[in-house]
Amino acid sequence: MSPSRFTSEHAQQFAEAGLVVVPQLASGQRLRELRGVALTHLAAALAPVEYEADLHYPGAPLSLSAPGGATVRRLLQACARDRVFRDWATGPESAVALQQILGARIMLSQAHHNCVMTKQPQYSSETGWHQDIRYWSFQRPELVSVWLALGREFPENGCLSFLPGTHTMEFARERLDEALFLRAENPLNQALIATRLTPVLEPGDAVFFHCRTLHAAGSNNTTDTKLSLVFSYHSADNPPLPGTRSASPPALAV
Ligand SMILES: O=C(O)CCC(=O)C(=O)O
Repeated sequence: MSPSRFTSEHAQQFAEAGLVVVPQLASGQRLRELRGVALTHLAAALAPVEYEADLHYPGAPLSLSAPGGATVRRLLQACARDRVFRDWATGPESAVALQQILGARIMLSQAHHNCVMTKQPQYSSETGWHQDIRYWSFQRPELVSVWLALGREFPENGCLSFLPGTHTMEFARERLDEALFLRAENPLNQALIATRLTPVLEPGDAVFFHCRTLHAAGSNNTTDTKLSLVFSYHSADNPPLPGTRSASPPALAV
């Protein structure tokens, strides 16, 4: 892409909403390479992977030995598993955009996301409303994830929905459950969820979202696997807290 694909309007939209969709961030050639490797690794369930059953989200198989128990949810450690993923994650398409949001020195966290997110027909699960930062430990809650659609993403195949503006809001503890998902029965939460935005992504589109932006996703009710690539970034002056899960493996300079 030309470095100018992420415009000042995109940066402004990100600042206000905590998310922005950038059409066609990845070229067709790049997309074919990324998708080809992702499908090969998925077919072999090449380790390290996370299974749907590991998460116990609604709709997930109950255990690894239950029907559908071998359904992969994430191909983990994308940067280490193949050069094409690392080249994309550290390439100029994301970096030029992220510099406009986070500053000049961008680091890629290998500890969070850093995966091919797969959503497979039949045994995929639903993900409740959450902020990614809830389990991450950095000096400041200022990270940005770049989610690249490797195929079309839409409500029927479990695309992401977002609650715009929530990256700047504070949430009383009682609005969240034990696992820090928004409680669906809370009236304040219900009003907020009514503001949801569900962008349809075409292959090659990317959505940039803040680590405090509430988001959720449905299950895949189509017959085709949905594949996305997602990486998270922070500024070099906002390192992970030493000794936490966020600090290992080490971040990569972008
Ligand atoms: O695709 C999904 O189900 C949601 C993924 C997500 O929100 C996450 O991993 O933070």
